[in-house]
Amino acid sequence: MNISRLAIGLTGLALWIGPAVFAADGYDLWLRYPKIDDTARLEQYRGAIKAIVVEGQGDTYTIIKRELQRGLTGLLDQKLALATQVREPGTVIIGTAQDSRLIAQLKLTDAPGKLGPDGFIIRTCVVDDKACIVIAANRPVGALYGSFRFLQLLQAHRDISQIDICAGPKHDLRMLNHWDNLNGGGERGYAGYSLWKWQDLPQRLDGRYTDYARACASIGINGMVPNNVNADAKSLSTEYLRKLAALADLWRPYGIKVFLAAKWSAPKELGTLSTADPLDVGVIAWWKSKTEEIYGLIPDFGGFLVKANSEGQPGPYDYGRTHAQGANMLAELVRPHGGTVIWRAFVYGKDKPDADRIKQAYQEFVPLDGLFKDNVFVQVKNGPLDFQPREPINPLFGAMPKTRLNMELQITQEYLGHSVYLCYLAPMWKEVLDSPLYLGELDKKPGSDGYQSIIAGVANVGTDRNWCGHHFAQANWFAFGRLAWDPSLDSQAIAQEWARLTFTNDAHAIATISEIMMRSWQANVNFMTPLGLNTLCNAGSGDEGHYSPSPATRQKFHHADKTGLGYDRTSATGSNAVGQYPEPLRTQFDDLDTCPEKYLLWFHHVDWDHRMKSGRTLWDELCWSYAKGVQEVRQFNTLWQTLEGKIDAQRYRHVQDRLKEQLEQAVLWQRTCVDYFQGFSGREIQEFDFSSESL
Ligand code: BDP
Repeated sequence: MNISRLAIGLTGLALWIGPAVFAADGYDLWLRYPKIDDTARLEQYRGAIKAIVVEGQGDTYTIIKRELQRGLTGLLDQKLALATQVREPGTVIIGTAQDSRLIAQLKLTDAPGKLGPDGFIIRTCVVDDKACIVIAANRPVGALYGSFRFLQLLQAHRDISQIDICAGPKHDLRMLNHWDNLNGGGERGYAGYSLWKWQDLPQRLDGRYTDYARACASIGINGMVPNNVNADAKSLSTEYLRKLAALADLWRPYGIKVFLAAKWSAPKELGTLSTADPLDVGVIAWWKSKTEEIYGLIPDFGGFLVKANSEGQPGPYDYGRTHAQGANMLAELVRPHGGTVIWRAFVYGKDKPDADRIKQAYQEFVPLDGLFKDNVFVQVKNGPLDFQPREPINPLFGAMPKTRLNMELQITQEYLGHSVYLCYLAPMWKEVLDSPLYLGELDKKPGSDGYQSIIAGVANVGTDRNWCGHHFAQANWFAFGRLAWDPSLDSQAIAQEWARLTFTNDAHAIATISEIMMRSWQANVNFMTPLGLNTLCNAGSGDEGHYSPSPATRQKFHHADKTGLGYDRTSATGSNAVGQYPEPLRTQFDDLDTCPEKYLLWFHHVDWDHRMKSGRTLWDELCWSYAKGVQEVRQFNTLWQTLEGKIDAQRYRHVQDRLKEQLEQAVLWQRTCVDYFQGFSGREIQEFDFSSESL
């Protein structure tokens, strides 16, 4: 058959099936605007939204108009008038008091200080005797965020009859860190290649750059680092800065600021210097002129992100200088431009002060508290090791009261099944975001850069058509944005909202999708690294690195022996990593009886016959956890099958295939780990019957 005829036939079929179930490849993410399929809602919306008025001028307002027209035309399935004044009830007015006469005259008030520079109000108001909806903000970008939010309410079929939302972000800078290499590869990317086509820049701008910015702005992301923290000095060359400037120009109207990961040895590699000592006048002069060059090209450049003296990267320690001396040298240079230096605390490597690697960051950084300039942030991973499936909170949070610390989360699933496993990460992030240790960080004094708080997520996007490899990995990008804006949000509410925007408003489908999502992380923890275990995966940096089970090569992390399992980090007999936590956590973790079992083997070496809360021995509990993890993934497969026909076939099958693969992997993890640990425990492997458990 003629290919084009076939294509027309398929399109016809999709149209015939109707708007609720149509072919979708995931490219539109949560920005799909299908016609509202709930008739009552559709009528309500059509009555309440008749025209839009955007009085302000400029690129951001052009984007707002475009997005609202696109979204509303799709959702309401009717063309919407762009008006200049309020002629009829149902006018949506968008803008700021400075740019919009209509909004200025409303004199809207918000809870003091709630909006800030990025927040917005969405409110039903009476304007010229007509009921209207107003989307107001202090800056155009806030109006853009409000417009996206408004569309999301409609996508989720929310009641908008008396709408009154006033929302401002909790983190000032909500940024993505792309671990992308200049050659198009990625450090830990599982969704194809890097989105940035450096070879084409600055002349040719790929259409995806704009769609990337739309997606980011729709969830409030306002900063990005395009290059790997294991940086290539070339990113700082004039040639590459021009390329970066083209991206910055494109993204500015979306409110996205660019930063750069800077390689410490750049003055030697790009310049002609023989040293990168931060106190050397030549080195300072080199960075000064580089900084001025950057700000000449990108006036609102955010600043530098630096990974120094970790995993073989160069840094100030090579010259007998501290992290503070390194960070401060750069901070002084970006300060006149309002810039920030984000200095990573993920440090380990040679010259370790302690055999227990997880103690190193605390040991190196806490003595430097109070020494960093006020436009420096120290970027700290959520846990003290390295993005493991589960870690206790990093004890650096709360331990440096005179330094601004910002959390780094990993959105890309380096240790959680790459783009094969369905793993919704919000519940994991919430464990640390809700911790009082972290919450204290959000109340520190703003620095000269104006920021009080930053949060960073290691991005999971690439050239795959659906951006993230796995359709459900999109939920992690979405949830990161939502939690960066408001860390107090509930994971399940985010999951349900994402499911509505991304898949369907069908009640059964939303309940099923969010249920799988909410159980997924713990299921993965159970079949990979239960009870506080970690790093049981294979080593390596290639595509397959950190994916498969390899406990036999990971003795130094799990310390299994004939007597038991786990890393003794107690104060009495172990490495005393517990000593880095404040009370009451220190005592809680230190004591075998009070240590939460989810962290048990992280902090304790435990006898195989130790009695767990369930009444089982440690050995049996370990076997149970692996079996439970497998059982959960089996159930996800069954649950997913109930969605056939409720969501489009293309994404249905994609997820189904991956769930099958995840189940095979789960079984492999279970067999490999249980067999391996049995070699130490010498105990029998129990079988567990989960048949009485309901789905
Ligand atoms: C580890 C990754 C490594 C990164 C490093 C980092 O395996 O590729 O470079 O983190 O955060 O998780 O710098």
